[in-house]
Amino acid sequence: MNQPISSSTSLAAILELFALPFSDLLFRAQQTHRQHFDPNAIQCSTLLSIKTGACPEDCGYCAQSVHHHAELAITPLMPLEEVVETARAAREQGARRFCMGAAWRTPHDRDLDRVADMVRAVRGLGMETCVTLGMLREDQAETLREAGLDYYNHNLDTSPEFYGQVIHSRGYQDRLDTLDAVRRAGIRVCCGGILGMGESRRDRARLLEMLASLPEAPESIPINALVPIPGTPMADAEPVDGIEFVRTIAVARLLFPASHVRLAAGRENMEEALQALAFLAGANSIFLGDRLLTTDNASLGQDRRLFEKLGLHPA
Ligand code: SAM
Ligand code: DTB
Ligand code: SF4
Repeated sequence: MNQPISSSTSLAAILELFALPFSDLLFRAQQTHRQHFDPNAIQCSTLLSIKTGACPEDCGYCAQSVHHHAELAITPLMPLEEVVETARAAREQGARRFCMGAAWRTPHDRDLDRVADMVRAVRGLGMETCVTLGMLREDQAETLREAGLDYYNHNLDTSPEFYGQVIHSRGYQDRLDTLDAVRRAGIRVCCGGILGMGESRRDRARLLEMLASLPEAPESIPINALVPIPGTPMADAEPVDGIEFVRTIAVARLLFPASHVRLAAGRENMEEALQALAFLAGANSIFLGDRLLTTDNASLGQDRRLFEKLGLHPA
């Protein structure tokens, strides 16, 4: 099992990786990690919800769907100045990338121009930019690229087989089409998924297989642990087992040796030791800052202490 893993890795081979003894899997992932990255450097992005709630989609995990009953302050698209101020504060706190999320099925052109202005302004602060705005056509992606957008986040979320139990309002192929449009416009891709929605290991492996079968590997791969939100259909989902979560990170590291693998949402509910294992397994990116989109993140103070304990530094 020491041959390199290519992007055409089959489901069977991915499942074999998942089934390795934990220490062997982590050792291999750590070896791969060290061949491509400084193992103690963690890429830090900060999230901001620039338009919150009232989303017509029905993603079962999400607080922002109009179909669910989460407690949420619905807000229209934020003014440019407020976005820039928040980005500046994030930069002071150590974030290199600023990610702006909007609860849209797809952006209206008028709104897209406003987001393009935000991208220009945040880039003007010397930060990398990422946005996640729902489905995108290629001409819309080009508008964002011309504004200087570095990354577009659009997740496959789960396997094609489990997807229908999570989302009904937009198909798997719609997501692949958006990823294609973003790629063709020359924007880097941030694409991953969520664990802990009731999916099986096979679904987790299939998600990674789908990511590996994209024409180019995503540069950034967020692995979220479901943040269970009261009022959503997944409020009471059984949390994913911690060791299984770390295994998924390790397999992602092996399949995508040169990508940033993000230990994304869900850190607030994770022990430090579990996060440390995830870093050992090859996670080298986090969301930094007290808030994700609509929920709390691990606090800045907690993260400072964790970085110090583990000898990590932001990159
Ligand atoms: N509306 C846009 C879209 O879905 O394309 C962008 C925002 S959406 C909130 C971005 C991603 O956040 C989702 O695809 C999902 O993977 C993740 N996410 C949303 N709610 C989550 C939750 N409760 N727990 C973990 N991840 C979540
Ligand atoms: C991603 O994969 N995770 C982020 C980001 N991309 C946009 C979102 C996490 C959201 C967590 C739940 C919330 O705060 O609403
Ligand atoms: Fe809307 Fe995005 Fe939430 Fe789905 S994940 S309901 S598209 S905001």
